[in-house]
Amino acid sequence: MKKIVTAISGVVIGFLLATVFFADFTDIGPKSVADSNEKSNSEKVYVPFGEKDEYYLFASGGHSGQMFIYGVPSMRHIRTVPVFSQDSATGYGWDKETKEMLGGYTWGDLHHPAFSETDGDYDGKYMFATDVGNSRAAVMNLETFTVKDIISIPNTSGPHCAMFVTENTEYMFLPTRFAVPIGHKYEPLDDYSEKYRGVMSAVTFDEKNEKLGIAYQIALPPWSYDLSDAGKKMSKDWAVITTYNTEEATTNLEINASQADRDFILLFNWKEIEKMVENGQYDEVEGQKMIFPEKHKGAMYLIPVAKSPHGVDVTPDGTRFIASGKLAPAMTVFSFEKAFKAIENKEFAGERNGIPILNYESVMEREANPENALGPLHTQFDDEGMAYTTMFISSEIVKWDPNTGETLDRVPVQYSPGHSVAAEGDTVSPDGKYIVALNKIAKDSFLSVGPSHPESMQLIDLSQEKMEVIQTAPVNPEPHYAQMIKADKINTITVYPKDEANPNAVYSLEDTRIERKGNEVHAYGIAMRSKFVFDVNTERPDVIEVNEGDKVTIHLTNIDLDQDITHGFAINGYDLNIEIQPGQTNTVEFVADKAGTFPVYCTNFCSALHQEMTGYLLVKPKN
Ligand SMILES: [Cu+2]
Repeated sequence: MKKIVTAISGVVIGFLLATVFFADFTDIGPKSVADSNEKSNSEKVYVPFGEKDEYYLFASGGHSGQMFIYGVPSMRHIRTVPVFSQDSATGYGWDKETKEMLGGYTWGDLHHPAFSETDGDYDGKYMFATDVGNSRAAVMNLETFTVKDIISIPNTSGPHCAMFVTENTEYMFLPTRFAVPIGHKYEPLDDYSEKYRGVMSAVTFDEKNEKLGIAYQIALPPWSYDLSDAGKKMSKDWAVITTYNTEEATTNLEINASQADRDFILLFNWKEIEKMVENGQYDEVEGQKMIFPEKHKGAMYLIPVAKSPHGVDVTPDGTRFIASGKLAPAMTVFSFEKAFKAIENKEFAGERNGIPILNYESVMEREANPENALGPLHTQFDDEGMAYTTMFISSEIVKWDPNTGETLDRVPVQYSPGHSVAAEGDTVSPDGKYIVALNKIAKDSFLSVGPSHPESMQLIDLSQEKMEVIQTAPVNPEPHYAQMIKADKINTITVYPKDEANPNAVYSLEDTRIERKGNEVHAYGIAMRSKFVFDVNTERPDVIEVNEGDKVTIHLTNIDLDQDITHGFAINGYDLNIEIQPGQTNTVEFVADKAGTFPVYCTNFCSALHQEMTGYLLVKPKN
């Protein structure tokens, strides 16, 4: 009997195995595999343990203020890097350096990320980002994935479309989404056209000191400036920006800013503007070198475009730029060569605020009008120069040929894509393997988390005849734009190098100490597996005792110079938590305004005895 059962189970198991390994599941799901050697969609996105994704995807975290790092093709969320908002997981915004960098703001609205470039290619060194919420710009070092500098952009409210980076990271131009009076002064909205301006800033990056700066600003007309792109190759000295509300409406923009049939693309030559600034062609306003186009003429032109445009994107070869009215059915291909010729021949059709207007017909090369496609927002390119435009209203990505306007392919996405990002998409040589749709709405695509549904990102395979969505990932609110870079271009460090010149760093236990000067207490301590040492020469080295009202500064160096041994330092009940990465020295400053006994502990799990990595802050009451 036993033998028979064994024999039968053997047959059953054999059958099951055959089913599992040899069945054709290709009719399940959207993928049809013509050749059994071809990978299925799940195989295409599966990255086994021990292997790594091929690309990094840096997605803007929108009003979370943070940057989301994903791996492609797995579409796994790897890390959230805090940029414009506090982040208690990493202590960002609580330690002295990042607290000062955040400038007192607790949130941000991170819109557009952009990699630093060398010769028009991502060089993998830095990532820049803008904050629409509180008008700031930031730079992240990609050796450590940490933010090194944040600056506030004066005279601007909501630098939406930037960052976009010139070919060798000379400038990042930050135009404004909201026009405001210069200096953010009070001015009645009745005086909007005279007193309000849409100021654009030329932001610079000093790589040696890792500092952002502002070279000059341009007081553009009081319009809203949307997306932008820098020229490439033959157009490398130029840049383009879309505008809307050229009606200069001050209320009910939904209707009033869509009156005119056309808005404008601003085309400008930043090399010429640089020369203007060198020649003193600017006014000093609010501490900035301010160019007023009606007074400091040259280097800026307006090109009419279908009303309320969003994206304007330069082709990888730098010969053309593509823009679309976001309510329109068509994309327009503009030619740099034609624009240069029109400028040379001074073929102008009037001006606005001192900026000459070029004729649409003399710069336009063709219009592409895919059947029933609606709401073109943003265009990316592949390695053959073919264009991929997101259609917000018809929820799809359309592939088309900028040379002919011919529609080549289209793929539905779920739903309402804003931007898309192609592999190495904004460089002079996109990879063409993948494009990711950044969908504004995911409606019921995932397990429900209540009335507010997550957004989604969808990975589209470009390597076969037909485009196909091969992976979908939920994403926190709200990706606006993203950048995708080859993983091997980024070289991270594992341990911060020793910095003997840093007076706050302590690398040996004998140097730990607590110093008191009046009511100021400075602790120079060490975090190591699995203890804190604030002063090695005391009975309880892991205890700091201060008086109520003391100003306390604790410097901590993590001397575990090993991969991935990060410590945290939290003071229970004091609303303080910082992170100290391997080899790093970090500082927390506070006033001991609460008397009592407060345990301190390591917040970042570091060893089997992590739980023991504690101590006390004792605050002696005043009386
Ligand atoms: Cu620890």
